[in-house]
Amino acid sequence: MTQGDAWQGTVLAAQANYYQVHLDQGTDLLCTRRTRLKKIGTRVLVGDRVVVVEPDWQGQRGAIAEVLARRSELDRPPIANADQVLLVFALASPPLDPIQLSRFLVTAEVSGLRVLLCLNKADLVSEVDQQHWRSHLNDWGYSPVLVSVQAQTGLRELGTALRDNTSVLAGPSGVGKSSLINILIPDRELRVGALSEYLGRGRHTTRHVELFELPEGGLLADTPGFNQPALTMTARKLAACFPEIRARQREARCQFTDCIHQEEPGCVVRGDWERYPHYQSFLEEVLVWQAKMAQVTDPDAALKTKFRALGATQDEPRLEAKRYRRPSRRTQRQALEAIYQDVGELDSDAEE
Ligand SMILES: Nc1nc2c(ncn2[C@@H]2O[C@H](COP(=O)(O)OP(=O)(O)OP(=O)(O)O)[C@@H](O)[C@H]2O)c(=O)[nH]1
Ligand SMILES: [Mg+2]
Ligand SMILES: [Zn+2]
Repeated sequence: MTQGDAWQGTVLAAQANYYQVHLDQGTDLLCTRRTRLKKIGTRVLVGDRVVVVEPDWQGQRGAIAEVLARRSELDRPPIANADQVLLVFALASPPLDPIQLSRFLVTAEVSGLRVLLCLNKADLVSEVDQQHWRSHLNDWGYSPVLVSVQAQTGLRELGTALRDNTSVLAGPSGVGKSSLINILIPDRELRVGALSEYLGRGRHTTRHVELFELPEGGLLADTPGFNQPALTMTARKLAACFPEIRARQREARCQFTDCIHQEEPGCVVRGDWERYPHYQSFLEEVLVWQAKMAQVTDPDAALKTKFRALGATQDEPRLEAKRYRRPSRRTQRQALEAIYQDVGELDSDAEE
């Protein structure tokens, strides 16, 4: 191979400025990042499509010279080019709590990614109960895939929905996320920590995001389960996170463009649809958060103290799409927008 030849690939794992890149032609290389990328401040994220140069096939090494344009970018977990959120809930054990499911759905929707809902432990409930949930969720605007990891049902349908996509796993504790990963990625145990071991740091280092290739195609990222994710978004965004509201707004418009669908006259959203009470209760939460944000007057101080301002805890991972890069100067309005968008950016930048 002559110098200047370049290969494209996908970053599957990242740790300590080393990147495991799976080249399209099949080889995995351990790569560093070209100094030029460092200088221009280009981060390399798991999921990034990259150009690798000067591969050393014997030593399985290479260098990342370029990061291709991203289709999407999640902040928590830090993943580029994800297509969908695989939200896992259990039909029973723990019991399926509609408001908790709603909350997770909203958190998944706000990422801007497609939401694929998977209901596990179908073996624990009757056919009637399964039908009950299917039809409710259809009313909510979702077509859930019902599976049982234990009875190994529904897994083919799930595999099809995951194929050719990069999916990010989310869901509360105990629903079977780890069980699902183990069955979807059979040789995962062998692959887990390959990069850490290569770097000689053992397996017990800080948890990092890793993408796994699915046997039927597609990539799956595993993220830790999280409970009661915080609804840190504007009222307008909250409304956009309900498929039912989106559908109503496609058909008609509220009289006021800034309608938040409470008591306003001429509202086309308010009504006796099933999840309207969920929307109302989330809205209250969001309005409290917005009021806190409105108290923030100095944009620079706001950026520095945004964690405290939001009352967010750092150990509560959240799915979050980052749509803005941080410019050096912003108007106050832009700064507030940015806070809505990229809470958590500060600490993820710190690793560089
Ligand atoms: N009956 C039944 N039990 C299941 C099924 N899938 C998983 N379980 C059980 O549910 C429990 C929790 O599964 P995990 O895979 O650890 O759940 P998790 O989502 O990874 O939980 P956290 O790691 O706490 O977030 C385990 O005891 C599993 O054996 C299923 O399809 N049916
Ligand atoms: Mg688990
Ligand atoms: Zn309205």
